[in-house]
Amino acid sequence: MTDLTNRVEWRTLRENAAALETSSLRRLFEDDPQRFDRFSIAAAGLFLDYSKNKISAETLANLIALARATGLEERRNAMFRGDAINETEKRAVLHVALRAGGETDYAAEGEPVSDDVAAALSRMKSFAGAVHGGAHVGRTGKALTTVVNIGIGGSDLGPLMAVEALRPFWIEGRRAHFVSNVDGAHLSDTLAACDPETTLFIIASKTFTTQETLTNAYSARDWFLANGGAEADIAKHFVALSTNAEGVKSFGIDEANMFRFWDWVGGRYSLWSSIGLSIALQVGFDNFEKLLRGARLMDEHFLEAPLEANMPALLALVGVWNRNFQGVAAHAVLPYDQRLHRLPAYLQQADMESNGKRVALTGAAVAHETGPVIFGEPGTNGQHAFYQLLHQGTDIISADFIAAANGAPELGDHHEKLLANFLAQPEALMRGKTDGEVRKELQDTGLDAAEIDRLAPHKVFPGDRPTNSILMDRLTPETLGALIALYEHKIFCQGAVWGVNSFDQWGVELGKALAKTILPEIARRGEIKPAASAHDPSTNGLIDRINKMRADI
Ligand code: G6Q
Repeated sequence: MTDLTNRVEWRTLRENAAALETSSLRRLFEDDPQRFDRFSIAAAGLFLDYSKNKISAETLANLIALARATGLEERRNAMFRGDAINETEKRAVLHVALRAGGETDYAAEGEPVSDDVAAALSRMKSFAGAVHGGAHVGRTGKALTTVVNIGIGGSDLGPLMAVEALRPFWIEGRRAHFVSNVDGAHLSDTLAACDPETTLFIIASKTFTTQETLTNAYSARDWFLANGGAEADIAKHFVALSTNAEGVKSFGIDEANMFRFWDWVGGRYSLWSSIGLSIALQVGFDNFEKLLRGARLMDEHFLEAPLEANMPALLALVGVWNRNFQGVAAHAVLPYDQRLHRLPAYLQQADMESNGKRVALTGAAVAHETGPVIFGEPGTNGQHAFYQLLHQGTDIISADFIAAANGAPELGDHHEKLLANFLAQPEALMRGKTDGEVRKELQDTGLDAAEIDRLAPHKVFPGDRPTNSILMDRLTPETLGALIALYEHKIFCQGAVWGVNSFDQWGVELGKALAKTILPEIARRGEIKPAASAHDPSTNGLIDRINKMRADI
């Protein structure tokens, strides 16, 4: 495999970057009145404006050439075909099959999967119907109105984000909680608000071996049994979402209460599978299907549109440009939508776990930067917190601004104000404010020359900060589905260009293994432990200090 940075397309892009260095986004807009039309695209109910990135038509053509040269289209087709493109785990990557709606038949490494998907969805549908309709009730005959989803990482972040996003679609009287952290405070605080007679626990774990999830699941079961439940009632109050039937059985959940999925569904790509049961229970199965449909529209677009008019590919390629040719190491996700407040956390996992890699598929170290740091908060809150650094910090940070043109509810003029901010920030980041503009403003306030000299440098905004704006009519299950799929495919495209495996996550293993070694060295409260000696002096010292604090009760 050719080193990416030695490719002719890469070298041309470097030249493009050098040529654009003396220009500015302001200038690019002045020079080309068509820039907005040229660098924007609509698909699957979403609109993307990427014109506020420092690219020219030539750059974009070269980025597309790079994508073609690195085999992005072939890799995309291989993913949809069900090839084992997750090479280090020897697995197909077929989350697209979960939302095909029976319209396309998929096969994972040649094995048809669509019937299994349809059967799993139909089980979810009848279970949600039974819980909603009262055919499946709790041990005392009361309706199960509260759901506690116990899972972590991919078995938590997606459903939690989607349930929060779809609040206007919640079924009245129903409430879903999510417990992920092994910190007992998370489970205890959640259970404090739950009635054991009306609570359904969903144990969501692909592997059913995850320490945090099993610990929380056992404690939830203890709580249930300590609060009037009997072993025989567990079937009414506990279900499992997993690929591991044995693990589920040994926990004590009957196979009849297990909702399956498959190893070709990656954890962080699994909200479309049985892992989405909490979403279906909270917003109804119809709305869950609409979420799948929205994602399917984006899948079809991604598969069929040429790269020149392909929203996920274009979003990915401007990201590659910013990361590799503009020195951007961090990317902010800024939804101007309170209900999308968990989207940054969700995308942190989706992106950083997928593309935070330092070796290529070949095993060789890459010679270029890969995934950026992802962070974010909803607008307008972030504006009053970290935007200072976006506008005037020493690092250039790119950002996605996301908003719906129509809010729910439209309360007074809140939504107009939200939208005004959604538009103002990218404009400010792009335009900046020159020294001349600042001085003129200060003169107009009547300040003397010395004071203007003193203040002006602090009030200058360099501008030229790259942003994308993603707009939708309103946030619905369909547009949410399309938005998530847009990001999934963006991440896929970047991984394909960078030549990394976006579907494994070996980087999470080392710390997990060390935690297992350290666990027996942590004192129970009041226990006296011998001095730790198995680790480096820092870790030993910290263990001793913790153990001393736990002994002194
Ligand atoms: C996601 C990761 C990871 C995983 C969690 C939970 O892609 O693999 O976040 O989802 O570690 O794993 P289980 O679902 O197996 O408990």
